Amino acid sequence: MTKIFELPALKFTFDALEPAIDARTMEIHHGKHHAAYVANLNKALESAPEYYEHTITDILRNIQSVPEASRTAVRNNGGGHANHTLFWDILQPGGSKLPHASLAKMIDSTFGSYDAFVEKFNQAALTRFGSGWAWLALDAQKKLYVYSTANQDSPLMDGQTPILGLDVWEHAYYLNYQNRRADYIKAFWGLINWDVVQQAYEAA
Ligand code: MN3
Repeated sequence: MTKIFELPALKFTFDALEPAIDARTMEIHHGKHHAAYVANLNKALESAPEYYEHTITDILRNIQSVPEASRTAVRNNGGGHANHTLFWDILQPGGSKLPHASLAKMIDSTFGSYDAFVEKFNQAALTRFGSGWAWLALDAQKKLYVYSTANQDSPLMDGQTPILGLDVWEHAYYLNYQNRRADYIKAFWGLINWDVVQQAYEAA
C-alpha cells in the first residue's frame, strides 16, 4: 500500500506553550499551515508516486533528483512538512533548562559559550528578511553551524542536518507579537526541549 505523508500529532495541547506562543497561533499553524504543506506535498508527488515510499529527509537531501515538474512544489511543501515536524518536536511547555552532555561541549567549543551561541542564533533569526527559518545544524563532518534559510528551505537541501530550528515566518508569531519578532525569538528560548535536540545531535 502506498504510504502518503501525514500531519504528525502535537505532543501538547494548543494552549500549552502560552504565553510564549498563543493557542490560536498554534491551532492555525499546525492545523492549517502545516496541514496544507502535507496536503500539497502529497499532491505534488501524485506524478511521482514512488516518492511516497521515501522519508521526507531522504527526499529533501536529494531534492535535485526529484522530477523537475514537481521539484519546486516538493521543495516548498516537503520543506514545510520537515521543518514544522522538527519544530513541534523540539518545543516543550516550559522548556528543559540548557543544552547538556556532548552537545553542550560542542556548542562551547564551536561558539565560545552558550550565550555566544544564543546571540548568533538570535541574529540569524532576526536578520532573515521576509519568511524563513533560523537553524542550528550539523554538516557531514559533524561541525555545528548557525544560519538561516529563506522560505521553507531546509538545511537538508545543503547536505546539513538540522537539530534545532525556529520558524520566523510572520504566521508563527504575528497574532501575539505583530512586528515584534525579537520578542518572539526571546520567548522561544524558554520552550526548547534540549533532550530532543541532544538526541537529534547524537543521531546525526
Ligand atoms: Mn510555519
